[in-house]
Amino acid sequence: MSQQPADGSRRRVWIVLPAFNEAQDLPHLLERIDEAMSDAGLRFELLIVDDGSTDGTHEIAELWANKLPLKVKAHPENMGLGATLRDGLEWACQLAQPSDVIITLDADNSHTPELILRMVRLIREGHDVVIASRFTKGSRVRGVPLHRRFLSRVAGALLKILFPIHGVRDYTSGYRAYRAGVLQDVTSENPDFFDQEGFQVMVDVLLKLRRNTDLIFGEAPMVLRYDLKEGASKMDVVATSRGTLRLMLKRRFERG
Ligand SMILES: Nc1nc2c(ncn2[C@@H]2O[C@H](COP(=O)(O)OP(=O)(O)O)[C@@H](O)[C@H]2O)c(=O)[nH]1
Ligand SMILES: [Mg+2]
Repeated sequence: MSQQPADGSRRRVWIVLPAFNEAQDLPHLLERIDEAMSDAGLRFELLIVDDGSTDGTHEIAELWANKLPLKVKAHPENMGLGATLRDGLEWACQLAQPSDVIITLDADNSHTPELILRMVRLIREGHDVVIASRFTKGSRVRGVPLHRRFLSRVAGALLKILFPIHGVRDYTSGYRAYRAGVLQDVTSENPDFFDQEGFQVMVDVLLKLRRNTDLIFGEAPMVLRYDLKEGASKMDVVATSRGTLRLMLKRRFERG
C-alpha cells in the first residue's frame, strides 16, 4: 500500500479540460478519468474551463463537481481554444506545487485517460514535458478523417525540420503532461507566455519551451479514439492550418 503523508502533501495531478459545447462527450470522459485515476492510485483535481458553451456543458460540469474533485471556470462568451487553454493552465499553475504534474486533454472523449499514468511516470522519471503522441511506436488512431491525418502529418514533418525538438514528433497533440514547476517558471518570467488565439497555441507552447535547452521532452504512444467522440469537431481546419503556418514563419524569423 502506498504511504500518504499525514499532511496530505502527496503530489497531485492537475487535469485541465478546455471545453466548448462538449455536453455529449464530457460525462463519458469524466467517468473514465475517475476510473483511470482511482485504478492508478493518483491524487487528482480536474479544472474545467467552459468556453461559452450553449449546450449545457457548464451545468454538466457543475453537477459533476459534487462527485469528483473538480472546479469549473466559465467564459461568458466563446473566446477560442487559445484563451481557454491559457486560463486553464494559468489556473493550474496557481494551484499546483512545482513537483505536481499538469495534464491537458480534449474534453471530447477521444483521449484515453488511462495514458495519464504512463505520462505521470515519465515526468517523475525525469521528463519535463510528455506528449501523448500519434506518431511514435505503438501509437494508433481510430476514426480520424483522412484529411485531418494528412494535415497533422504534414504539420509534424514541417515543424520537425524547422524546429527540431529531441524526443518530439507530435507537435499538435492537445494531450500533454508538464512538470508544473516548468510552466510556473516560464509564466512567471513571461506573463504573456500563452498568447496565441487558436488551436496553434499547442504548437506555440512547444516552440517557446524548446528555447530552454535544459528541458527534457518525451512522448507516450497514444491510442486516439476519435470514433468515440459523439459531438462534432470544433477545429476550423483552414483557420488552424493558416494560423500554424503564420506562427512557423514568425518564430522562424524572430531572434532569440
Ligand atoms: N474549437 C474550439 N474548441 C474549443 C474552444 N474552446 C475550447 N475548445 C476545446 O478544445 C478541444 C479540442 O477541440 P476538438 O473539437 O476536440 O478538436 P479535434 O479533436 O481536433 O477535432 C476540445 O476539448 C474543445 O472542447 C473553441 O472556442 N473552439
Ligand atoms: Mg479532440
